[in-house]
Amino acid sequence: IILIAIDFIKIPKYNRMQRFCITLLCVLNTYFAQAEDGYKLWLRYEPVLNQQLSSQYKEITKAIYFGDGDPTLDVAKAEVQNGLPKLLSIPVSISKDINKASLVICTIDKLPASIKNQLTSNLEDQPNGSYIIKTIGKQLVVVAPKSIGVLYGTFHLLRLMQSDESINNLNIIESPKIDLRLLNHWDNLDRTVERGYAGFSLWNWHKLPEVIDQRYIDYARANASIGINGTVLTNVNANALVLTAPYIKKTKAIADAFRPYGLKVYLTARFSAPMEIGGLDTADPLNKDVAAWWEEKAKEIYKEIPDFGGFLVKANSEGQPGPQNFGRTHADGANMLAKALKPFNGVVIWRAFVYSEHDPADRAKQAYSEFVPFDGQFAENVLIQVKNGAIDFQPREPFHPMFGAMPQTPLMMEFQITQEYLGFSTHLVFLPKLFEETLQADTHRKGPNSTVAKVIDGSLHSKRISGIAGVSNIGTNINWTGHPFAQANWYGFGRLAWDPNMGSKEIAKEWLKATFSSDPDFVNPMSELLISSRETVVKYMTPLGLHHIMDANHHYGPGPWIKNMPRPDWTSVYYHKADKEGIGFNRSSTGSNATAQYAPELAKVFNDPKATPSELLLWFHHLPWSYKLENDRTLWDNIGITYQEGVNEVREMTTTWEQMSPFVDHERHQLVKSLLSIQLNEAIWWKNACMSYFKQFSELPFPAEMEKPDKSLEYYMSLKFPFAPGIKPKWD
Ligand code: BDP
Repeated sequence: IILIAIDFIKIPKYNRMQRFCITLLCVLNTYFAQAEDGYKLWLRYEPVLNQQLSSQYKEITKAIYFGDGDPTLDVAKAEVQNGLPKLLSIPVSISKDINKASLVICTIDKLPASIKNQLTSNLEDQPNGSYIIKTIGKQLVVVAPKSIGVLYGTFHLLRLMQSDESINNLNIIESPKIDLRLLNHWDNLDRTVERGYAGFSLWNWHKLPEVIDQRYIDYARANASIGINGTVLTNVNANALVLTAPYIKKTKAIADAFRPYGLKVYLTARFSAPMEIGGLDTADPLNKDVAAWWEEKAKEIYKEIPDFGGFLVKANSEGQPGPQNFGRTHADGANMLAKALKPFNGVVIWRAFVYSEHDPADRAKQAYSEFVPFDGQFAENVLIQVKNGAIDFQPREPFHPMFGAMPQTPLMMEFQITQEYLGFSTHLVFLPKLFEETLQADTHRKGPNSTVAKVIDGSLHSKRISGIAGVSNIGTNINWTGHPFAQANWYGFGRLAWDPNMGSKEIAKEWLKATFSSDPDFVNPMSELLISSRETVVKYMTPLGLHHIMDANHHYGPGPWIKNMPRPDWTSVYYHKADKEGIGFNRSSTGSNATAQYAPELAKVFNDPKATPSELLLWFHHLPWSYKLENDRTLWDNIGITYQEGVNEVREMTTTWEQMSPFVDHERHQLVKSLLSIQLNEAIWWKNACMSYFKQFSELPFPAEMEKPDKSLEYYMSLKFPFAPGIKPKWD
């Protein structure tokens, strides 16, 4: 309005038309300057509005001493030089004299004795990446034994300033609780991404090694800001070509770009590579030529990439070749590769996601049966990577029974950040809540409080190495993850990888503040919304322990009717087992006895439907439709009521988001609003399709609380989505 008024004020130099154009430009500029495409992630460094804090930050950063001499320290310095002027609207002032600086950012060896003596720890015995942020007299120091710790500490300090936290009197000592904190990209060499919903792969293999896309740098920087220290560039359904010389050169170029950010590269190794690219007629792990081929390959890789992380392997799973093709065991295969990588300190990450079409046993039991007998037989640089649950990244699963059951083997956690089974990048679902539930689950393997987090961080059984992986949701979309809120899942995974005991609420708040606004009127309702969003999706997709009832192959939308597939355990009917009698998978001692794979304390709970938590009821039990739950309503009614609650909760999310418009730029607000409207329609679709389908068996009326489906079951069953994103390559 002011600008339009200006238009009417006469400025002698310009005529009316010119004044109008200037005004229009100003208006457009103001509008677009505020628009945000999400590219900056949580590293936006918006001006600090709180005057008191702004003055405090200015005082503490008025003269900064930066240690230099290595590329990682240069990155830390660049981050401060990028962030501070934006936060405080003043240029960075550098001090060359460490004693006169108000803020010191360097490795510990650079500190004068006067400061060094006042540190309570020198972190020497702490893991790589540890750091201290401490107020010493009039100075604030961000220090670490290694430069990567300095970088992590610098990001921590900037995070405090982005979140309106005081930086007076700090005494922070941080060290990562898990050694390997990795993203797993399911990226193919043609740049498609299996189960990717955010565009194509970031890795432009065609233009590598020459072209280093700015995206690689921004990706590495974002990962460093949350402590992620490794990335597997390629799909677990691997292509052996990536191990050929041209691709090793390309991988080296990426590794060089990532190195200053403390991000190591790993590749997936196709077990049959010696045959496919090596000219051998076998890939038998006990064959001398095969072992020698891998040893040579390792040498070739490490010559180019001295800090190469190692291999991730999917073997004898869903059609991928493995040692069992040659009559050998998983241990034979993993140990052969481990021997090749050992001289270079590389690791083998061997996936436990195996289940066989020839094994009639409950799929949930197969990985445990296959791997637990090999405990103690894996080489010391082998980690076994286990999905959080025994089936497959479902909206809710009990924790995988392998956790805690292999005391002599480092077990790595595999979470799925990309939302294959949780609404792709269309649904707002805050996954750290799901991750937290798994990590805090008690395995009871060494008495009470033997949490999965303790298995993963190695503390429960004193493991020599520990790791955690998240299947990436990142692609070429301008906002990286498709849904602006899916960035929170990348962020949250990183924070939990650093400290698996962090609370998801705290993570939600941190992310919201840095990504949108630190105004409590935004952060409080939105952190509630994020925290409840996970349960909401469970309610409208797979309530009460139902699982894997998505449509086949692409896994988009409901498909409880799926029954004719190449393997029974790829159908939905295998999992829900709905019939006239009832619904659910009996995994108790009277059924598949999968419960016996848990510690006896838990098996007892899971064997008894009355003791089983209602959210896992149909995971472990097949129960009559008339079975009464605690609320004295039947199972059938409860299923319908829960589906409806899920729908209602998405409606509430939509209303809350509407109210957030004063705090959010127009562009992101609109995008999230549109996505929420899809989410609401799809929640209703899930409820209608599943309840219509199950009604054929229950033959009961829908509960009164439930809005009735507006279409027939035939209609829902007729829907086909041949071009749903993220589908696996043809060989499936
Ligand atoms: C399943 C995915 C499939 C993956 C597989 C795996 O549908 O695309 O290849 O997991 O983890 O959930 O290997």
